[in-house]
Amino acid sequence: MKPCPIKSTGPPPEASTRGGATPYVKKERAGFSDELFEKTGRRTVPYLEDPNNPQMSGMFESEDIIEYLLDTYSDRNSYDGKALWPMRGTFAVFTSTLATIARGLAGANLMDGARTDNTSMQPITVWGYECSPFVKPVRERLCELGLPHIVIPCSRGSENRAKLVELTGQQFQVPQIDDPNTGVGIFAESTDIVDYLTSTYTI
Ligand SMILES: N[C@@H](CCC(=O)N[C@@H](CS)C(=O)NCC(=O)O)C(=O)O
Repeated sequence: MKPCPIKSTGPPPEASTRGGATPYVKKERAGFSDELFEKTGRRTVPYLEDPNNPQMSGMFESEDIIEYLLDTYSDRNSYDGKALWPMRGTFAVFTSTLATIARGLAGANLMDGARTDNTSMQPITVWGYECSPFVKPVRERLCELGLPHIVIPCSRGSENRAKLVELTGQQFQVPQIDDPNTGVGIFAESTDIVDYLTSTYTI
C-alpha cells in the first residue's frame, strides 16, 4: 500500500483494536469510512467488491483492481496493454494528484452542514464519465455530502449513452442525476445539480 499523497485534514488518529488482538489505527473519517473499517479493518480506498463475481472477496490495491477489471471485463487480446501506461502506476498517481490539488482537494472532506442521515439515503444515480469537467463537480459534491451514489458510465462508445437518450427523450448530455429519495426525476445541468444536492442534503 502506498501512502496517499493527499493528507487528511481530520483530527489525529486514535488507537483502537479489532477482534481484540491486532491493533489498528482508527482514524475519524466521515461517510462510509466506518462501514469499510468494520468490514475490512482498513480505511484505504479504492476498495472493490464485484457482485458479478462472488468468488472475488474484495480488493484494495488500485493496480490489482485495474488488472482484475481488465482481466474480467475486457478482451486483452484485442488491444495493446502497453498503450494503457498513462493510466497506470507512478505517472497515473502523479497526474491524478495534480488534478486533485488544482481542484482544491474538493470531495476530500464532509462539508459543514451535511445532514447526518445522508449515509442512510438510497443511492443517487449519476450519468457521466470520468474526464468530464461538468461531471466532476457533481461527484465531488456527492462525496462532500456523504451521499451514496451509483455512476452509470457514459464514455464514448458505451451503450449507456443511448439508454440515457431513451430515458430523457433529449439530446445526450451529462451530468444528469436521478434521486429516488425525493422523486425529483432525472435532470441535467451541473450547476443546478450541485445547487439541488446542497440545498436538499444540508441543514
Ligand atoms: N451546461 C452543461 C454542460 C454539459 C456538457 O457539455 N456535458 C458534456 C460532457 S463534458 C457532454 O455531455 N457532451 C456530449 C458528449 O459527451 O457527447 C452542464 O453544466 O452540465
